[in-house]
Amino acid sequence: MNKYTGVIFDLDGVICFTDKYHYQAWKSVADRLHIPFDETVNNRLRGVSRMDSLEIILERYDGRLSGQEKEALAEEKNELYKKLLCNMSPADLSSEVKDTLDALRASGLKLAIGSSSKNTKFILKRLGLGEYFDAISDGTNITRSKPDPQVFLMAADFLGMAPENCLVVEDAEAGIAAACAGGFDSAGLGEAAACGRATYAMRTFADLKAICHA
Ligand code: B16
Ligand code: MG
Repeated sequence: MNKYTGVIFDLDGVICFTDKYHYQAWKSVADRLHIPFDETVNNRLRGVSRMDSLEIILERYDGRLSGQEKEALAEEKNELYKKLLCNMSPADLSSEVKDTLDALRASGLKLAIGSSSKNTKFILKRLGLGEYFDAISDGTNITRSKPDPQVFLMAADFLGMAPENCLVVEDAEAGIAAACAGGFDSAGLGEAAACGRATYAMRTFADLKAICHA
């Protein structure tokens, strides 16, 4: 029997891995402005919105920038990032993730995406999952980013389900905090498994089958 009626997946770090592309694109912008930027700073950007990511990078910038200049830098990064995303293909979707999604769906669960990214639909298409999910809530329909629960509450709403009937799957601590704030159970991978706040700490994506079919 299923423990939930719906599962809401974060995208970057759960379904696919775009860290290296975010890194390359932000690095190019940071280098041009002579801002020190490394993997440690990049790790702080996980699950954080584009403009909030820029503010974190600018913590090490000496000069001052207007709102318009910041918008232009975020746009510059996104153009580079989108070019890099064109390297992605269905081969970037692991068979473990695809097989697990298929098994969850076959058991009657509805599946949704809850991502901060405004590039969600583009990434899903690159992975061959353009039409796969029952609902998509992403950076284009929210005004507040994680740890605010808005993106997950809207995903549950799009599925027509209450938060207590949905499981959120996340790789970022901010995402687990968002799930808790929204009244969702959560399953954490990586940093999100280690943070101690997730309902379930996952070792690997396929653990979801046991978590959902209690
Ligand atoms: P974009 P998620 C997040 O996606 C990424 O983890 C984060 O690094 C990125 O800054 C954010 O999306 C916004 O992405 O610039 O494409 O709108 O983990 O919530 O799926
Ligand atoms: Mg993520």
